[in-house]
Amino acid sequence: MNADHLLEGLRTGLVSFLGLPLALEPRPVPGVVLGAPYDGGVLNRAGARLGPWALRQATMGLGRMPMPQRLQGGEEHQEPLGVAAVDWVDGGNIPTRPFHMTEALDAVEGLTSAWIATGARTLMLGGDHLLTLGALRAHARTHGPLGLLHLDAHPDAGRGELWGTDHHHGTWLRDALEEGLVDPKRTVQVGLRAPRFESDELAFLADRGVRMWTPGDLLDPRLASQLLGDLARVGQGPAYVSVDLDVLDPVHAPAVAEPVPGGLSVREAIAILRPIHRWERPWVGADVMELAPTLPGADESARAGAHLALHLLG
Ligand SMILES: [Mn+2]
Repeated sequence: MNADHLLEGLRTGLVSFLGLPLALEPRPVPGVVLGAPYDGGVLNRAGARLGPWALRQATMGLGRMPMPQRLQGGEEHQEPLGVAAVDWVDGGNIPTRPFHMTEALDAVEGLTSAWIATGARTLMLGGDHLLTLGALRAHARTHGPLGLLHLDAHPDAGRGELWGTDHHHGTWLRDALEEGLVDPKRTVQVGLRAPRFESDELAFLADRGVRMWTPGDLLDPRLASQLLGDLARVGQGPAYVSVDLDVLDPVHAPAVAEPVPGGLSVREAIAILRPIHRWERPWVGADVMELAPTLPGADESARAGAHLALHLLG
């Protein structure tokens, strides 16, 4: 951790993500954090366009070495201590404009691609979940079909036609599967529990071999090794991790576009994320989406999102 960055933050009054140095032009770095200030894909409660500011703010003064989940109980419980985002930069926000859905997708894909070309991994701060499609397009073009760990209350494999549109924040996974951006056999969804609009959404996913876990499934000790197997398989190749903050129970993260009761605690979500650090190669891209800081509970929701992002990184 570079103390200069902390002091620079104090001096400038500007808050970058985790105090990382700002770098608006792509350059060779291990990774970049990119804000995506767009929420034109949201069906109901808008506000995620302001998510990047709130997530950056929530990292002010945060250390970059996550605490291991356990310090007691023997060596098998002790994880290696990592430092998050070493030599990463904050690349600022992706230049999306508020009223252009396809342009926003193209902007995400374009700038993400430019950073990938320098060898960088990417962490996107949403913004609504539609934008994940742009990032997946960029990563799949370089890395081929991606494994996907998807934390969400919703399956996001809906059809836009119901709402008179091609895309919205609940369609991106259907698009990604149909475009061949993700490998369905290495795609795992965790936290699904929202009532659905379309009866065939789960069948669409199951038919392709996507593994789906509800919060109830996570509580079943008989399924624990199956879950670990699923999480490990995502990382048997280039992989992307997408976190919809609504995977958390609204008690922990109320300021999201589509809150759904009965969700994960922050601690449960962290437990799902920790195994990604045992993958043979680190994920190539990740995101934390759907924080809408215009809604009540913005502060604690942003803080929860920032901590999940930290556990993604280190
Ligand atoms: Mn969702």
